[in-house]
Amino acid sequence: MPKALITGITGQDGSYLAEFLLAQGYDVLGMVRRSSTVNFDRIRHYQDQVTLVQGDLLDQVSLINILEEHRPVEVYNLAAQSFVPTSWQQPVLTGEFTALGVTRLLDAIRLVSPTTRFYQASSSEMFGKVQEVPQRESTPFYPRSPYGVAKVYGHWITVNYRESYDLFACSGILFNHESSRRGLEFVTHKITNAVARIKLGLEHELRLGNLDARRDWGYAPDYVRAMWLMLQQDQPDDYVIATGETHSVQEFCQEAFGYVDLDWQEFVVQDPRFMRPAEVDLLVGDASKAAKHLGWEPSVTFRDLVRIMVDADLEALQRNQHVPRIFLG
Ligand code: NAP
Ligand code: G4F
Repeated sequence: MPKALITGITGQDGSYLAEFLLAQGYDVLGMVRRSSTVNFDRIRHYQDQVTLVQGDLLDQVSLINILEEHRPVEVYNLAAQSFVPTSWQQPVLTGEFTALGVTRLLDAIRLVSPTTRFYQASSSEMFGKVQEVPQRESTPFYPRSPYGVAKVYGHWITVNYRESYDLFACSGILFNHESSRRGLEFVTHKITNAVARIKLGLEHELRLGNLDARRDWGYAPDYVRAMWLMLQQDQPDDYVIATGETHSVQEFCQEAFGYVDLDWQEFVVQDPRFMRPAEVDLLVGDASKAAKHLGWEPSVTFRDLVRIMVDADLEALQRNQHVPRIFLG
């Protein structure tokens, strides 16, 4: 069985990637950091099929020890401080996790197992104030948040280790991808969760920031398949993964409220608390390189994505499943 290590296995993407790799016959290792309460909600249903190992991107010795002990053939670096607003409140910590953490892991691979293939979770946030529409692999970066700046560093250090040490290191420039496992502070899940609560009479308003921002939103399980495909190629490279469609936050609201026969304008309130110091106004990706070389295409439309998320939130609330309240976004 090939062995793969996932950092960030407890997150949205890590949880889907682990499921995908298990189905492909991998022995899956998941790196988790110690916390005072366990946060394995997303992986609980297959926790006994994966090996969880303790480590942290802040602690290089923990990374070296994991690689020495387990010798994975593939490493997927999905761990990061991934919420953009938090990166203005904790810019240095974001840099430590999201930027320098990549170097710690790459350097551990270089020292311990240089034939291990490496995937870096880069982001469309790197395009920021976009220099070209649509954005492709060659589009210059212009990040607009400490998170975006940290991801640019992570991207270039991955390219640099590939070119300096001949590591099989790939960077996937993924546009926003969502699911019912998305953190509740991100705008899509914040909206669908509120739609479900309002429909069930548990809440009566939804407070949001910038309704005009446009994103290229895809479905997370499609995107983890692309990560794996990148590491199966003959040569390491970088790929944009996106749907090629862009929609505003307002359109997302319209679609989600409309699906349950509600008018979004009666419930959505704009709140300056959720505006950002600098915004990424428009993201739309060109994934034609991934289509050509990886045979990758998205399988879920914008409309279906919204419906999948609203349905999941309605079902969770109707089952009286505890849905935690958020305070961040
Ligand atoms: P997520 O749900 O926020 O998950 C982040 C994961 O990173 C969690 O498992 C978290 O562990 C872990 N983590 C954070 N800091 C760590 C540290 N110091 N050491 C070890 N683990 C740490 O993020 P996601 O949406 O799955 O995204 C996965 C990756 O793709 C991230 O790097 C993100 O920046 C990037 N990305 C995401 C998107 C998207 O639209 N989702 C698009 C482009 C790029 P805890 O559970 O302990 O907090
Ligand atoms: O859902 P968001 O917080 O995602 P954002 O900032 O695009 O970042 C996500 O996607 C990136 C890929 O491009 C990842 F790298 C990153 O890790 C993360 O997964 O916000 C989307 C848009 C923004 O323009 C924001 O200003 O929604 C707007 N928005 C409007 N009201 C809001 C809100 N965002 C949040 N989180 N909460 C609001 O109330």
